[in-house]
Amino acid sequence: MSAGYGNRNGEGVVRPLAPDTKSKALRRLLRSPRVTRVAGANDGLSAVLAERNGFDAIWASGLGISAAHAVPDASILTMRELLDAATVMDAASSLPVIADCDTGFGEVNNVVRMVREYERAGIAAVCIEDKEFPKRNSFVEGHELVDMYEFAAKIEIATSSRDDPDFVVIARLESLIAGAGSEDAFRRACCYADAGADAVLVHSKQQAPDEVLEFAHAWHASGRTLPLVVVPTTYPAVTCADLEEAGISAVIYANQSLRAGVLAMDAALAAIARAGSTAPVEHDLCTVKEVFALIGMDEIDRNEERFAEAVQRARAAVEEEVGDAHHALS
Ligand code: SPV
Ligand code: MG
Repeated sequence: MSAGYGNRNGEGVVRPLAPDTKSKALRRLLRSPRVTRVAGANDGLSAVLAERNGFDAIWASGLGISAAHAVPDASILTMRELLDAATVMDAASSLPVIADCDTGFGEVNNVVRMVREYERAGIAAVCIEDKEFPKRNSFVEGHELVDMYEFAAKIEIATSSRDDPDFVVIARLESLIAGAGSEDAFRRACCYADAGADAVLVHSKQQAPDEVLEFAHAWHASGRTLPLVVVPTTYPAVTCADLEEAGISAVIYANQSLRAGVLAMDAALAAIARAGSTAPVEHDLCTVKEVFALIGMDEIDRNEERFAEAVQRARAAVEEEVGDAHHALS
């Protein structure tokens, strides 16, 4: 978790920011020449696996968290449910968490509360998209974009509502998803950048990266330096090297671990149901010990040993002191 921040209203004790908060770390990653690799997660365990496999940051995926609740990714979950899930991921890993905040949970006052609550929880970044509430996942049909200037104003209010100047606000463009075209995407990106967004996520559902790479080319050619973020769900062949060459700052692998998990769980359960025993799947499963390692079971023993030693020390100290006093008194 990030260090605590000063009181929003300047009242009470204001603690200085720690030198290396997760938001600062994320900001540095986004500005580095290397593409930042972000893994989608939906709970603490998937966050741990992302970190273990060398990713730079975690995407608290709206789709992933919705799937974990077995509800549609369509603005069904509340902000609190998404925030609780992101907080679990943040606690489970030392990586910065970028929270998928859909459309910002409503109007401008909802956005202000969202920034305060996510920042207070130690989340490094929020990402909001320029679609109407309630929104649907980008890979189903039927998207309504909001007015570009109203969304830009939401971004401006979001950035001015943070206490931590490093807390990252990402503006997500859905023009290419909604079929509004690349000109609309470019105009909106400029508008959101001018409103103070810290990065622009340009989403696409094409099977090839062309429109995203063209967007990046036009962005840089216009002299813009604000970091670009992409989500290559539908164009999986694009490599980090391709993205780096195009000057894209971050890539979000939003749902691959979720989909891998669904496939593996479903296959194992089907095989067990068929066989009436778990024997056929045992070789496809990780061991219980491996699960223990991921969730830090060894720490339990270490803490209990430390506790026993501390009890021992406390007893010895008091007995020595009482023994000395007894000697002095007698
Ligand atoms: C999510 O992970 O919830 C996203 C990314 O918004 S995507 O599903 O690819 O649109
Ligand atoms: Mg989402």
